[in-house]
Formats: sequence, structure tokens, C-alpha cells
Amino acid sequence: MSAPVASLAVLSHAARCRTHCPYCAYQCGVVMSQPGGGAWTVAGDPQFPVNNGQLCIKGWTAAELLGNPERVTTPLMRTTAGKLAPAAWGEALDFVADGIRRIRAEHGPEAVGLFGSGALTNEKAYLLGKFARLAVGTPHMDYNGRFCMSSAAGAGNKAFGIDRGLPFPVSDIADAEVILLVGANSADTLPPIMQWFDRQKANGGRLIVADPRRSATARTADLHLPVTPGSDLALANGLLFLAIEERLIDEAYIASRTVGFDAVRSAVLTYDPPRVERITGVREAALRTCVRWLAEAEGAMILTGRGPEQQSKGVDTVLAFINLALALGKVGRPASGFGTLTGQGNGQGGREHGQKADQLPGYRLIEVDAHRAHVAKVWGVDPASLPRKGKSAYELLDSLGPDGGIRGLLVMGSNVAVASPHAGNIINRLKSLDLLAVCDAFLNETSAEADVVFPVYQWAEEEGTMTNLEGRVIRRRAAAASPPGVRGDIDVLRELATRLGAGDKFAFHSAPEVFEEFRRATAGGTADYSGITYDRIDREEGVFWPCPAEDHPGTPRLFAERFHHADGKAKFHAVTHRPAGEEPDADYPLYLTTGRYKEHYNSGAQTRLVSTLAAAQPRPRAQLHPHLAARLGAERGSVLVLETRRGRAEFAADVSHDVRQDTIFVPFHWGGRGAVNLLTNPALDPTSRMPEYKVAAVRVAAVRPPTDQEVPA
Ligand SMILES: Nc1nc2c(c(=O)[nH]1)N[C@H]1C(S)=C(S)[C@@H](COP(=O)(O)OP(=O)(O)OC[C@H]3O[C@@H](n4cnc5c(=O)[nH]c(N)nc54)[C@H](O)[C@@H]3O)O[C@H]1N2
Ligand SMILES: Nc1nc2c(c(=O)[nH]1)N[C@H]1C(S)=C(S)[C@@H](COP(=O)(O)OP(=O)(O)OC[C@H]3O[C@@H](n4cnc5c(=O)[nH]c(N)nc54)[C@H](O)[C@@H]3O)O[C@H]1N2
Ligand code: SF4
Ligand SMILES: [Mo]
Repeated sequence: MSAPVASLAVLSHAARCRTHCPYCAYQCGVVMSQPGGGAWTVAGDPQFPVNNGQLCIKGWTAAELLGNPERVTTPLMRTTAGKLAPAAWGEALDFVADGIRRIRAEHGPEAVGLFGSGALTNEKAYLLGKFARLAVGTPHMDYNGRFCMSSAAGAGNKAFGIDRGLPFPVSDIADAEVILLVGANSADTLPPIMQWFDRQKANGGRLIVADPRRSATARTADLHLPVTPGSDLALANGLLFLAIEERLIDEAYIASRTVGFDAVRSAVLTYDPPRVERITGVREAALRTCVRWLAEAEGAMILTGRGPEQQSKGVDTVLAFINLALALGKVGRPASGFGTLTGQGNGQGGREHGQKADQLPGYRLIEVDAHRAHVAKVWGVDPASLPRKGKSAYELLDSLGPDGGIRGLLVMGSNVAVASPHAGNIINRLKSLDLLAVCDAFLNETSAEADVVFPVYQWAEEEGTMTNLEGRVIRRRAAAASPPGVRGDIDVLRELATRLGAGDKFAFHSAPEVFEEFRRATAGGTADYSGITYDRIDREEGVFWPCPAEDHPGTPRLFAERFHHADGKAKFHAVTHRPAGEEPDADYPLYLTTGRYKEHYNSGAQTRLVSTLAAAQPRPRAQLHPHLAARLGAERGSVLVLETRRGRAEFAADVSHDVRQDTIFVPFHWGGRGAVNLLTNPALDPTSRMPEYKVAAVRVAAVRPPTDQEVPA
């Protein structure tokens, strides 16, 4: 077996380089430089038209990830004493390939699972999906985007026939007269996007925010709707009820551009203001103001974040907001329409190219024969040899171990031990695997259970493409050299595939090589990237998909003339409110909801290693209202022991008027005793299989003073 050669990406590093931030879907342009040849620095790229030079605190401290002392620089293997110890690449690769082969021989290919990520470049996401189907032959390939964008994606596909988070560039926000932002705290989660909201405000526009908390974003709003967690569907139907009652709907638009409104009109008949007020906690006057502002605006946008989406009725909830936007005739007009704010760095591209259990590249479906045939031809295999649909993310993780049937798992780009709902269950399941292999640049709570860790390049050390929250395909560029001993995710997949006897299908040494095959695989699909080249991305500051030919301009705006269903019409869906998987009761009397801090990213695996960020937010805090705190005898800094039907975790109390009296909010960026996912409910949406991160019933089991080690900063 020949040793893997270093990727071209690493050989072409430069002393000053334009690339993009490692973290969120805003994918801010950054300029990396090495003043005096020393440590790398990151500055906002004034030339990139999405962030215009702005960054958030995570972006401008991102260079600390390079050269970080916690970096994994050799493969690690579990010793007989149970410790992870350095190993040679060949040994680690052989061990994992042998393990996969053994599991396959004894239990069949379905006993191996793959878990991918919205952090991966398009090239890697594509290759991982191909690896699952061709090199391993398993249907069980899913990824953390299932926990993130799947409900919005499901609703977009149903209503519009396409899932592109924003059907317009973010700059359109500045020209919208009214925006309803539902359960997105963009001031903390996409900070540089606020420049467009600021311009919108300066242009006389209005912002409405629906959130159980007066979040940093809600504080900037003209109207805040402090919804009960899990009640957004009733809110949307209630707004549509009022739009119909006040004759604010656009009958001409409904007739010419949509189908299915009559069933929706009937479905919302019972959502009168008193009922909606009871379910959502939002007053009738606020409901009326909200719907009038939206209806009377020439351009109005409804944008959703994870608040309404991460619910066991997330798809129906998003559909209810799309119904409202369609009924008001707002979709496809300038600076107007419905959008969802994608979260992960490649949350958009990552959900298009075959990481999903039911998907093939180009947003094709693995159960559709014509789709299988196209992709099989590009891959040079018999369509019948492709596996069928596999298990969704939580179901896959919940099947790990001998009783679940999945005995081996390869994780690339997710810290499932922290990020999964009911994480106590998932940690036990990881422990019960025959084989756990993890590709990552850093150790985390998931690789703590691994048999093998492959140390891989990180963002500024590799080439590839990412697709930002607008659907703009951009280039991640290699600025820095990787530490010796580290290789790429692409190299790991090639070397494993070779050992599994599929080397000829994975003979890629760099992202540009993968991109050429990837373009062909997407050609003719809904997410068609075939006209996109690295050169075009460089020249045009990104290219918006769909882009079916090299002379096609790309598609910054969708829906002006038609929607993507065969008849060109948007589809209404009659949806009705239902309770969350778990509502507060006598035993667990409060709502628990979860989300993010400005300073940390997702499971915190990266940002907890950045000193500025760790100092600014050293630990998770449970935000609760002063009245609730008084009833519990808690004060700022007290330790709250929270309990749900699934587990128990501890947080410092953060007493604040900015949250409803019946709700406790906790961020999910930490593991250990401060892991809120020990508490969350894995109730899944029937369509998207999204877990209910945003609603669980919780009780405060104990309140105690902090110990000396726990004194909050
Ligand atoms: N700083 C930072 N930025 C990030 C990330 C990060 O971890 N940290 N992660 C990135 C990723 S992957 C994602 S997906 C995005 C997420 O971006 P957002 O969707 O903005 O983030 P969240 O904090 O999860 O949720 C948003 C808001 O939903 C509210 N909420 C809770 N329950 C409900 C409910 O039932 N209804 C409504 N209407 N609102 C509710 C919460 O109070 C919270 O303020 O952020 C991206 N950007
Ligand atoms: N309670 C609660 N839980 C949640 C959520 C919530 O709102 N509340 N939100 C959910 C959402 S929206 C998301 S997106 C998930 C995110 O949570 P996770 O899936 O855990 O994602 P991250 O923490 O971003 O990244 C995990 C790992 O990927 C590694 N990584 C980054 N880039 C690469 C790469 O290119 N290659 C490889 N091999 N590794 C890489 C990082 O170093 C890190 O260790 O959490 C979900 N969990
Ligand atoms: S907004 Fe997102 S992409 Fe921009 S600097 Fe912050 S984390 Fe990075
Ligand atoms: Mo996400």
C-alpha cells in the first residue's frame, strides 16, 4: 500500500489569502495574513459583498484554532489499557478498514454507519455519501444537518419544490418594508447580517421578532411576540385567520401562482384570536398589528430560524408560515418572500449532495429510479448496487450497538455526544460500538469514545467549496500549511476505500479533482452545480445555484415567475397545531428551551479551545425569570439542578427579565454535567425526523450555592 501523498492544497499555501470563516452559514469573507511571518491573523474581507468586512467575535478569533496546542497531529488508537495513543497512519487505516470488513462479513453492510456534517465542504460531503454507498455499501448515512435544517428543508420542498434557504441575496433584507423573524436570534448567531437589518430600519422598515425570550435580536425589534415554546404553528395559523377576516389576502396571487388554498382556509377557521392568545401567549392587538404590517407592505419577508423548526412539528410549522407568506402574495416579489436562515458553514451545500439517508447528489432522491440511474452512471456502477434509504440521524445513533444493529460508525464533522438530543443515551450507545472512528482536527466528547481518531486538515489548510445561506457557492482556500502528520478527510476516504477494494472510485488527491466529478453528478438535479467552476467563483465573488451551464449566470433570486413544482405553482398545505412531544405537567412544570451564545459555536468543540471565547463565556447558564427564581429561592449564580424524564444537568442561574416566566433557556455548547442535551427530548418530526430541541418539560430538582470551583466569572 503506498502512503497517501500530501494534498495539493497544502502545497499551495500563501502568506496572504482571501478565504472564509470556519464557522457559520454566513461564511464571512476573511483575509488571512501572517504579519512578520509569525502567527496567522484573520481580518474581515471588505471585498466580499455578504459581510463587507464585518466579522463576529468567533470570526476574528478563528486564527487561534491554527497552531492551537490541542491540535491532534498523529492518528490515535485505543490501547489495551483504554487510552488513546499515537499510531502510524497505515496502522490506523488498516485497523479501521479491517474493522469495517469484519463487521460487514459478520453482520452485513447495514451494520456500518456513517455520520457527516454541514461543516464539510461540498467536495467532502459528496465524497462521504459516495463512500457510504459504494465503498461500504450501507444505507445508513446521515448527518448533523438533520438536527439543523431538515424541517425547513422538508417544508421548502413541499411548498416550493426546492430547498434553498434564502431564495434571494441577504442584501434584499435592506429593502424589505417589514420582516417577521421567527425564532432566530441573528444578532448573536449571524451578527454581520445585522448590517442589512440596520439598513432596513434606516430605510423606514419594521422588524417583528417571535421568540420566548427578549433576545439580543428581539431587543432591536419594533414588535416582540413572546411566544410560548412550541406554539409557533398556532401563531402562524392565527395570523392567517386574521388576514382572511380583515380581507388582507391577495386573491389574485393565490389564484394565479398557487394551489391548495381552500383546504388551508378551512384549516385556519378555528384559529380565532382568543384561542391563539391562549396557546401562544401573544395578545390579540399584537397579532393584528403583526398581520397588518406584513400585509400592507409592498415587500415583506418571513424568515425562520431554529426556534420554530427544531420541534416535533417543525415541518408543519414552517409550512404554516409559508402559507401565510403565500396568502399575502409576498413570495417572488422584490425584497419579499419566505426564507430560512441556514446555520452551519456548509449547511446549505451539505444538505444537497448525498449525506442524507434518502438522498443522492444534486438533491436527487435515492428511492427514485431515474435519480439512481443518473448517479450510478457517473459513478460507473450498476444502479441496482446502490443501497436504498437508510436511518435518519437520531434513529441511526439510537441504533448503535449490538441491540440496535449498527456496530461500526465513522464520524466526520460532528460531536454527537454533545449535540444529540437525549445525549446520555447516545453516549452509552457510542460506548457499545465494536468500532468507532472519528476524523477531526481536535479531540471532543465523541472522540473520547473512539477506537481510532484520524487527524485532519482544518478550514484554512484545505481547498474546497462551501454554499452559504444565500445559495452562493464560494471557495474555501488553503492559506496555512497543516502541521506535519495531518492529512485531509479526502485522503482518509481514499485510503479506506482502497483497503475496502473500491480504490478506483476514490482516486482523488485534492478537492478540485473531486469537484469535477461532483459537477457531473449534480447535472440536471434540482441543486445543479454543473456550470460552476473555481475560476468563476473567483471572478464573480461566488455563484448562486442552480447553475446548469458555464454560460448560465447562476440564480441569485428564485420564484419571480415560477415555483419548482412541475406545474410552476406553489403548494399550500393545510396544517393544524398540536402539542409538543412533551408539555409541562405537575411533575415537570416548566418549559426547557435551548439555543446559543454569541461566543460559542455548536457543540463548542472548536470555540471552547479559543482563549478569548472561553474567557468571555466560560460555562453554560440557565436563563430564568426573576419571579421564577424568587419562587425557587435562586439568585444569580446559584446552581440549578435541572431534571427531565431523560436526565439531570447543572447550570449557574442567570436571572433575567428577558425570558418568559414559564421557560428556562440553556445553551448547548458544553458536555459533562453542563450538557443540556442530557435533558432534551428526542421526539422526532414525522417528515424531517428533526428532534424537539426547543421544547421539553423540566423541573428544578435542587438549588444550591456554587462551590469554590463553580463561582461564575
Ligand atoms: N454564535 C453562534 N452562532 C451560530 C451558531 C452557534 O452555535 N453559535 N450555530 C450556527 C448554526 S449551526 C445554526 S443552526 C444557527 C442557529 O441560529 P438561531 O436559530 O438564531 O439560533 P438558536 O439560538 O438555536 O435559536 C434561536 C432562538 O429561538 C428561540 N426559541 C426557542 N424556542 C422557541 C420556540 O418554540 N419558538 C420560537 N419562535 N423561538 C424559540 C430561542 O430563544 C433563540 O433565541 O446559528 C448558526 N450561528
Ligand atoms: N440542545 C440543542 N442541541 C442542538 C441544537 C440546539 O439548538 N439545541 N442545535 C443542533 C444543530 S442546529 C446543529 S448544526 C448541531 C451541531 O453540533 P455538532 O454536530 O456537534 O457540530 P459542531 O460542534 O459544529 O462540530 C463538531 C466537530 O466537527 C469538527 N469539524 C469541523 N469541520 C470539520 C471538517 O471539515 N472535517 C472534519 N472531519 N471535522 C470537522 C469540529 O472540529 C468539531 O469537533 O447541534 C444540534 N444540537
Ligand atoms: S458571522 Fe459566522 S461566518 Fe461570520 S465571523 Fe461570525 S461565525 Fe464566522
Ligand atoms: Mo445548525
